[in-house]
Amino acid sequence: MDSLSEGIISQLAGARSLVVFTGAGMSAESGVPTFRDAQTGLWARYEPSDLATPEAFARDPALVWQWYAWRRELVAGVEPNAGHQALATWQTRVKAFTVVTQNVDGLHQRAGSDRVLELHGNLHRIICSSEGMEVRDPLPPVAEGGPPRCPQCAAPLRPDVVWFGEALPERAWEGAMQAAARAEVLLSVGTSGLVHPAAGIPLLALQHGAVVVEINPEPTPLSHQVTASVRGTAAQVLPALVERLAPR
Ligand code: BJW
Repeated sequence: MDSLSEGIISQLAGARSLVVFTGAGMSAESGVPTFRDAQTGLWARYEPSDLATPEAFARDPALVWQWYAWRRELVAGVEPNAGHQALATWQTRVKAFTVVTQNVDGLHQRAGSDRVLELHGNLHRIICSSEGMEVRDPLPPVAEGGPPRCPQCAAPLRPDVVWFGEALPERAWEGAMQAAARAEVLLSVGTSGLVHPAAGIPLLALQHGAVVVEINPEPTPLSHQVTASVRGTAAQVLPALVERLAPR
């Protein structure tokens, strides 16, 4: 926070349109593992190509279904952290406040954020792998650990998340690009900025003249391009920032 100049603080305080672009680091202090952190990230323990591609699901649907069932349970057992809560407070003070998230955990919504665009889907939503329609609880019974079957067409059900090689949901993506292009300020929080096309969102905001501030304990490929970088965690920096912008 000390690394933000008074000029940037006043731009944040006066912004009428603000986008917060979030990644896995946003939820790390809630106890949800990131993907690429060297010791604790999911990809340190699991191969993305075995679990997060349509080919992996076709090859071994039971493995993929069980991995996501484990993650759904993990997320159901955690709470939004002080960073999520700070964003939900901040939204009440800004005319156009949009959270664009790569996260699939639903923690922004649980903290009370109203306008959340999910670029990589949501872990809790289950869809038919053939027709894409949502299937709500109670899901059909599961045979031998494999995914339940669609009640309409019997295709395996899957989580409504975006795997490598799949297109992003069109409405969320269009909405994110529009919000980024119109934003006076964009905050990029807790993302490595390595996964495309989502990683282009902060750059789009920069191209349109926004002030872009990164919040991350580690440098990323975005760090040298942004207006300012704050080295700290989401649950520490965001509440302090919101308090500084409008003390209670
Ligand atoms: C903290 C913290 C704390 C820690 N506080 N911070 C251009 C160039 C190269 C490749 C491509 C390209 N365009 C497309 C590609 C291919 C591919 C891609 O990007 N590959 C790269 C990895 C090389 N992209 C795709 O395949 C995408 N689809 C696509 O392009 O489709 C084309 C198409 C068009 C039309 C028709 C059909 C196809 C889809 C990408 C889907 C990504 N899916 C995943 C899994 C989602 C489901 C699930 O959860 O299982 O999304 S992968 C994973 O990475 C997940 C994340 O959302 C995403 C981004 O990760 P994120 O959030 O940045 O996490 P980490 O772990 O990387 O970083 C955490 C950060 O937090 C770190 O910086 C820490 O320092 C920090 N941190 N503690 C704050 N407390």
